[in-house]
Amino acid sequence: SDIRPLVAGNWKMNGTRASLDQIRAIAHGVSGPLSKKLDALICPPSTLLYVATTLTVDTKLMIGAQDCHQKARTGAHTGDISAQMIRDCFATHVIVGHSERRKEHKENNKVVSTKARAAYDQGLTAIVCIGETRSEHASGRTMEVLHRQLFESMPDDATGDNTIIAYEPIWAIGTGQTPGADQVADVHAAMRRDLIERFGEAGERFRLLYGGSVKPGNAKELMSVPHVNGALIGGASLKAADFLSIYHAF
Ligand code: G2H
Repeated sequence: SDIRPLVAGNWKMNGTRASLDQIRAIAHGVSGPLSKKLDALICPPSTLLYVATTLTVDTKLMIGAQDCHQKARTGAHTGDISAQMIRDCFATHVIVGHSERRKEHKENNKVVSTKARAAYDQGLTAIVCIGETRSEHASGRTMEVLHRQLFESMPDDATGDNTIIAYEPIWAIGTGQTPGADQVADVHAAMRRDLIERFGEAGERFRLLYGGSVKPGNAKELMSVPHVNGALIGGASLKAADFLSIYHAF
């Protein structure tokens, strides 16, 4: 496909100033010749956002946030950060609707869609996450669950420029278990069909990432699946060597 793949790291609630060495090493590692064919992004915790973008100026590594508030700018929302604040840190992307946010912070599809709109308002690219639970998977409801999540979590003005979709089966997150390449192929093909049905030809342009226990050892197989346009990597993105080994699997 002619979509430029993206290798993205989600650091979750990991990372202190000591971890900035990893950001430096990743930035160095992704600034070689492959960077013409492949994009790289790290989403550190918000405490490190500004220093991370400062460290990566003039490198090919992009920096993103892990969540934003539904309101794009300011307000009485203790503990939250807005898309405007993220942009002010020079970050370019924000993850919305990660399953950990959906579960621990009770975020539903509507909230996720509003967060994506807040991201667009500030010129950020939203990485919208969807994924089925273990019991939904076991009872054969994966496709219907994803169909609904995809539809309801994406604003009508989503485009391939302002939105990236990440498919993360919840049962594969941090567990070391991954779906087979054939299952990932089925899901990604179905997501592509859904996007084309809703957005027409523009639906071809959305990047579809796979996430959930992507490791150096399984990256090559997962990333060669049709309609998989990159990876969202948790645990294995914390160490530069692992992240770069996945990056080089493309
Ligand atoms: C899924 C993924 C990153 P991990 O949450 O978003 O994490 O690769 O650790 O399963």
